[in-house]
Amino acid sequence: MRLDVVSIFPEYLQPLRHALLGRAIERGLISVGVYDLRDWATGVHKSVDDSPYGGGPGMVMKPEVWGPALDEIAAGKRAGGAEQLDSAVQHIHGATHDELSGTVPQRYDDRDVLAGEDPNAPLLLVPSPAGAVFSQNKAQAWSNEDHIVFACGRYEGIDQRVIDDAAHRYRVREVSIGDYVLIGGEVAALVIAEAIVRLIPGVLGNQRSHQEDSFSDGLLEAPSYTKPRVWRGLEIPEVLTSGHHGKVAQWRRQQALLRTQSRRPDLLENVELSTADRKILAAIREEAAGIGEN
Ligand code: 6GU
Repeated sequence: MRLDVVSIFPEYLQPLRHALLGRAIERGLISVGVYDLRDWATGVHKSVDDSPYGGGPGMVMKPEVWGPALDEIAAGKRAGGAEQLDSAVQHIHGATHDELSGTVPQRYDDRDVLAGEDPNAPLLLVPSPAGAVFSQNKAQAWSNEDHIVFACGRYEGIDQRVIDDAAHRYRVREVSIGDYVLIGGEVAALVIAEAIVRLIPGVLGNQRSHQEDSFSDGLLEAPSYTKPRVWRGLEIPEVLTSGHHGKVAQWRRQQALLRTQSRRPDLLENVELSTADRKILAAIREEAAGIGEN
């Protein structure tokens, strides 16, 4: 996968070189280009923004700067100032449990191609609090792309015509990472890139570690424990040392349901629940109601 990121703060994208993403770069699973938008700015001031039509606070990023930048990057042309992040910063840990377990990578087949779109066009992701909310499902679909470009806007955003016009060369998605406001799209691009890249086969050695993720089955994950068995007087749940895989699985499912019910009850509406799951949930709700009465 090729990842290109355009920003007026290219140094913000340095975390792409570290840890998981850095390792994926070293292994040739992804290649990353970071571009300074100002390289496409013209005039003595090299300005990239201007005041909004219709008035209001803040500045809007200029179409004459973004247009040519996105055209060149869609065509695979390397702009002069692009910094290629293909030498990853060495990370501290050696081989991880993921690398050592050596399970078979698995592809997620559904791609994000809408009716009328060219499936071979690169995917343009425009981080924006006004976008559709990012999700694990989108991360899975986008992990099958060959070329993703992030257009990171600052200030009050990018002139909307840039996004409309880019649809001639890209499949365009405006995307938000949640209901809060950031200063710019850079950190959101890092979040989205990491969620996508870890799903590319070979990036995580252990396919179970993302098949069993929170959200992959629609529930939050059960808590995890490691040695020692007692720490600061706190004991781990006894079932985990029973060696009884069936009971462990049952306990984890129960914990997942418990957590989801208390932290994210909205998720339960879209989950396939077994009869056993429904019994567990009914017991949880009964107990909660009981406590409420006292
Ligand atoms: Cl993607 N961008 C910005 N600027 N703010 C956000 C966001 C994105 N997602 C949530 N807030």
